[in-house]
Amino acid sequence: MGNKIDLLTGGQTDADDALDLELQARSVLAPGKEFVAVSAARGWGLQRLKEAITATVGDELKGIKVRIPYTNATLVNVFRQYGHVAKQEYDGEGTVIQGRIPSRLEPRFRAYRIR
Ligand SMILES: Nc1nc2c(ncn2[C@@H]2O[C@H](COP(=O)(O)OP(=O)(O)OP(=O)(O)O)[C@@H](O)[C@H]2O)c(=O)[nH]1
Ligand SMILES: [Mg+2]
Repeated sequence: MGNKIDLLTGGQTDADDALDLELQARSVLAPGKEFVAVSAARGWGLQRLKEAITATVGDELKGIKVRIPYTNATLVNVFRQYGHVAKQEYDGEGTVIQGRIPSRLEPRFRAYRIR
């Protein structure tokens, strides 16, 4: 990310300057990588930055139901810390949790999914 990118535009105030700089910087500084030119002062690139963060972190929530064995209490804590627990019960095999987790964490719960 390029911070305060307006300082590189020589006082011009066109939002297209940010996009120009972004495309130049991407080819020069970070070929093949994400680069977003941002100016909080001008409001440039903020939406693109938000989209890039969301795409990278993949933080949309996913509904899930899992039975986590009592031997894996750590995973119960991960659910509670990063997700939203709607319902939690205990049965003979483990902790049954229904709720939502960031989709990037789904692989860690996959073996224990019941829905
Ligand atoms: N030209 C310009 N100045 C900015 C911009 N954003 C913040 N500043 C100024 O930069 C100074 C630092 O403020 P912040 O950006 O809030 O501080 P920071 O995020 O902790 O630190 P840095 O961004 O690394 O400087 C302040 O004087 C702000 O007014 C911007 O987009 N363009
Ligand atoms: Mg800043």
